[in-house]
Amino acid sequence: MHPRDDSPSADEALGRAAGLLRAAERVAVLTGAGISAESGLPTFRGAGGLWEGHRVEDVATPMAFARDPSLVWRFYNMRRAALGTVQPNPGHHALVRLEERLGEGRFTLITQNVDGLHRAAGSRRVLELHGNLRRVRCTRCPAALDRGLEELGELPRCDQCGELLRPDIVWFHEMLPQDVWMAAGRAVGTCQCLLVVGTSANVYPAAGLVRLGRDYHAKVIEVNLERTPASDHADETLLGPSGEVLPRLVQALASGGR
Ligand code: BV8
Repeated sequence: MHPRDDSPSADEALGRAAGLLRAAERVAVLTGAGISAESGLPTFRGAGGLWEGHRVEDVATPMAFARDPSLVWRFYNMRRAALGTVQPNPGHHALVRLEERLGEGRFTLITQNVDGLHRAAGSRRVLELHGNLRRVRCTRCPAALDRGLEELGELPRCDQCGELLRPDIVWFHEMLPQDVWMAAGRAVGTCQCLLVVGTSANVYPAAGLVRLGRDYHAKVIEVNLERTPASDHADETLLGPSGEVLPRLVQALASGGR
């Protein structure tokens, strides 16, 4: 486990970050796999992460699905099954409290994660850039539906037209859902504070939201175990596990009034 940074300078940075949140009329949050790590879900690039288990080219691309749909469904069914064993962690719950404190219209949570843990924790304004493991869609007709965590089998077929179903996930080389992407851009372009949590800031266009926030003069706070390319754009970088840092950050915001 990564130790929390309890140095006086870390506490000062946390206090400054709480001040940036307090001064913001609107807040946007961008999360990545790191916020779900303390729930027990492996990250993509961490030691033992998902990508290490499977080569990207083998599972998360439309070419892979065309080449070997059974393998891709085995990979996603494994991840769907894992969702049945995990719960939101204190980091997810801290973001729910932050949304409740700011109120409707002043908070947008943008996630790269497909695990659904933000909504499970109670977050309401959630933009899922890369889809959701619980949803599937047909490869031929418009059918798309939430199948929860039910067993789907190795090559699930559409009840409407009989064609192969696919996970409702944005794969590499695929466009993000236009409406979701536009809403994310609007939220980041109009916020005064952007909180970036648990992402290696490697994957585009999602990672580009950090620079966009900067360009629109938002203050940027990063929460991560280590520095990332997003750190170059951050006003404050809080190093430590998000499940510990986020509750302290929201507590500092609350104890500072307003
Ligand atoms: C597009 C769904 C354009 C899948 C995902 C070469 C070839 C192909 C494409 C590209 C290429 N070069 C660039 C591209 C574009 C590509 C891309 O960005 N590739 C990267 C790898 C370079 N992007 C795309 O393909 C996108 N589409 O560009 O389309 C286009 C244009 C025209 C026409 C058609 C298309 C689509 C990208 C979406 C891919 N799908 N997810 C699935 O989940 O199975 S992305 C995948 O990576 C996940 O969603 C994940 O969220 C995301 C990013 O990873 P992170 O979330 O950041 O996770 P990671 O493990 O990397 O980092 C975890 C971080 O947490 C670390 O920093 C760690 O320190 C920290 N951490 C760990 N524990 C904690 C913690 N922090 C705090 N507390 C802790 N406890």
